[in-house]
Amino acid sequence: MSIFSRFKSALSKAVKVLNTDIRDLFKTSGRIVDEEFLDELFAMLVKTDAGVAVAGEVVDEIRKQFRGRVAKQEDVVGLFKTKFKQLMFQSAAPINLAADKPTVIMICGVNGSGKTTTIAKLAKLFISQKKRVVLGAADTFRAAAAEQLAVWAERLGAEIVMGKPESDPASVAHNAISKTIETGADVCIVDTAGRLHTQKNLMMELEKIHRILGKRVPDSPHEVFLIIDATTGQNGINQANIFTEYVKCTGIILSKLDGTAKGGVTIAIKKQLNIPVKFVGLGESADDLEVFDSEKFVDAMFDETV
Ligand SMILES: Nc1nc2c(ncn2[C@@H]2O[C@H](COP(=O)(O)OP(=O)(O)OP(=O)(O)O)[C@@H](O)[C@H]2O)c(=O)[nH]1
Ligand SMILES: [Mg+2]
Repeated sequence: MSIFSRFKSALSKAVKVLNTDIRDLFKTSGRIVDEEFLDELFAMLVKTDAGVAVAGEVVDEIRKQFRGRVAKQEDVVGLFKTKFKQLMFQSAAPINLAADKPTVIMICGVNGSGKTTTIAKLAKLFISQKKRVVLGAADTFRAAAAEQLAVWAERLGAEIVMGKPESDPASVAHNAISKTIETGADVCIVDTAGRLHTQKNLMMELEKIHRILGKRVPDSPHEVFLIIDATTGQNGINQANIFTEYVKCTGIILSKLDGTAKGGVTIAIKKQLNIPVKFVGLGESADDLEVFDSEKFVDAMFDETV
C-alpha cells in the first residue's frame, strides 16, 4: 500500500468527520463568506484539534480571499490544503544515525502513550535494513514491562537487556549500551517507564538516563523520541512541553493516529512545539509505522471532500 493509502485508511474516522462537517458547512452549492460562515468554519477547524491559533490563521486567510463573495466548497478546501501544507511543512527528517555505530535512541512519554509498541516498530524497521538491534528494558517500574519488551524482542529477533525489578533504570540503559558495543550491534533502543510530566522526580530520572547514555557513547542519544498519543490532542502537546524541559526531544512519534477522529493534532504539534513529527503509528502491529510525510498526510485528510 502507498503511504497515501495507509494514511487514508488509518485516518478513516477523521476523514469521515471532516467530510460530514464540510458538507454541512456547504449545504447549498456556494455560500456567502460572512462572519457567520467564518465562525462555523473556525469551529470546524478547532474540532480537528488543529488548535485555535491555526484555526484562526486559516479563517483569516479565507476572510481575506473570499469575504463578501460566494465561495465554492472546492475553493475553500483547496485553500485549507495549501494552508495546512504550509503550516505542517518540515524537511524530510529521517532518523539521525551515528556516524560510527552504535546509534542510540531513547524513548519517552506519558503512561500508555505507546512507547513499547513503537520500539517494536522501530526495531522491525532497523532489522529489515539488516541492522542488529539491542533493546534496553529500562522500564523497571511497571511489573511486566520488561516481559512485554522481551516478547517483542523474541518475535522480531532483537537482543534485550533487562534489569531486576525496581533496579535503577539508568544502570539498565548503561548495560544495554555496553551489550550493544560488545556484540557490535548497530542500534540500541532504550525503553523508559511511562511518567506524568508533573512527576518531578521521575522527570529527573529521565534526565539521568539521558546523561548516562551520553557518557557511555559520546554525542548520544542520537535521537530522543517523545511518543505522543494522537487521541489526547491538546493535552498531549502540553505534556510534551514539560518533557522537553528535562530532555531535549529530537523527534515526535505520534501513535494511535488510527484511533483518532481528529487529524489536526499534527498541525498543532508543529505550530506549538516545532519538533519534527518523524513517524506516525497507525495500528498495534510492528508493521504499523510510517514515516511522516506532511504533504501526503494533508492530501489524505482532505481526500473526497470536494
Ligand atoms: N491502535 C493503536 N494502538 C496502539 C498504537 N501504539 C500503541 N498502541 C496500543 O496502546 C496500548 C499501550 O501501548 P504500550 O506500547 O504498552 O504503551 P507504553 O507507552 O509502553 O505504556 P507504559 O509502558 O505502560 O507507559 C497497547 O494496547 C498498544 O497495543 C497505535 O499506533 N495504534
Ligand atoms: Mg511501556
